[in-house]
Amino acid sequence: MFKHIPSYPGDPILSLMHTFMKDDRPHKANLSIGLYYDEAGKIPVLKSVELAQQRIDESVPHVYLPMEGDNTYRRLIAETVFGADHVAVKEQRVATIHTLGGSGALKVGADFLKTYFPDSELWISDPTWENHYNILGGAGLVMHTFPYYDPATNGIRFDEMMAALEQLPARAIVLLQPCCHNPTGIDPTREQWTAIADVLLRRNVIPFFDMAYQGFGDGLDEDAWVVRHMAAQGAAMLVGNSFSKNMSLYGERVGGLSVVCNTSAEAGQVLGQLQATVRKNYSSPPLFGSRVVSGVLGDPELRAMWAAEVTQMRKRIHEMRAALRSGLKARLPDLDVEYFVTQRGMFSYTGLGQAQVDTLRDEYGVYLIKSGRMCVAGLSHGNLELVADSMAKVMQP
Ligand code: PLP
Ligand code: TYF
Repeated sequence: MFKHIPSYPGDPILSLMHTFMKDDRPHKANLSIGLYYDEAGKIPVLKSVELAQQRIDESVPHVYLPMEGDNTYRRLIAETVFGADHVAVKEQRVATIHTLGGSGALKVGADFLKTYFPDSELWISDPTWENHYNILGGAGLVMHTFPYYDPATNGIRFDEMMAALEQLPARAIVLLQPCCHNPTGIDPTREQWTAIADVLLRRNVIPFFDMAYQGFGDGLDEDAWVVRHMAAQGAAMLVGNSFSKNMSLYGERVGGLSVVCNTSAEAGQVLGQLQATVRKNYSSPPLFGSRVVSGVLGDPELRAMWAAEVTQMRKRIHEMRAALRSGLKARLPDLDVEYFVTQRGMFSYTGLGQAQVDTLRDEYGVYLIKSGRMCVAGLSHGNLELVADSMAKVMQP
């Protein structure tokens, strides 16, 4: 029956992670997958999260959540993404549901758009997270790219990007990452975001923000700036968010999808169709993670503790970026490596080619993904010398 089923080659990022784990060299560095590691090289359990978990009443039955998720969790998502005082939240124009991480938000959002905007096609940055193609394309959306990364300057091809956005037909869907762009680490400046927001509004397109790293760029509020700005301007748009990274709750599948509407009546209609989309996919979201997240965000003391922990993680990433820049500068004074500190979030496009990435892995045990993307959140003082030494060797002109 199933003979014709081809074998699955696996996800390249996850496969590389397995290769790393099997690598028995004593000195190695995993800078491939997008996970935040602490200074000890461990995936942290945040103190705020641990405390919230301890406070969960374990005698409460494990009933199904409604299709859209728990009400408190949904309200806390909207407050985290938009801010509690945001005009769109106050006017009840935002329909928010619990999704299975940021990935689930992409899937539910894409299914919703495919159903109600069947003629709309999607534009996405070149390059982008590879799984965007699987999830969004898999939901049947026709995908196009707009120019984004410029290898010559290690910056954004801003004029070309704007020119492409200027050509979009009304109701086109534009996927944007509000902060910590995966895979490049390059975000538009606030001035550039303002210009991008203007053209998106003018073209009457549908922005779909994918915010997987809120808090890892410049701050929890700062990173959501463009989302809040556009929602305040009355844009109709989608926002996916994730607590996988900023609460280190990867496996609990805690995320959200918020659809910002023009009126509260529209938001009610949209919420109903989001429920229907969830029903068709998996019926209802998982309970445990949302109880933990609500425990953190719903308690002022734990919320403040969490914000401080996010600040700590962000600062550690910045410190490691600076340390790598200095380490490379000391070894190769003529090379311009400033981009390590101007890029934001967990990732950095290093500009290294396939052969250099292969050498780093095979000869030095330093793992990047094949595009040359480095997960800087995998750097620590323990592996910095190894990484700087080996990178300097492969980057030598
Ligand atoms: N969007 C982007 C840009 C990501 O990098 C990721 C995770 O790596 C996701 C979405 C998915 O997040 P989650 O793990 O919460 O599903
Ligand atoms: O490293 C990245 O870009 C992500 C990490 O189910 C990841 O792909 C891996 C597996 C997964 C979700 C995210």
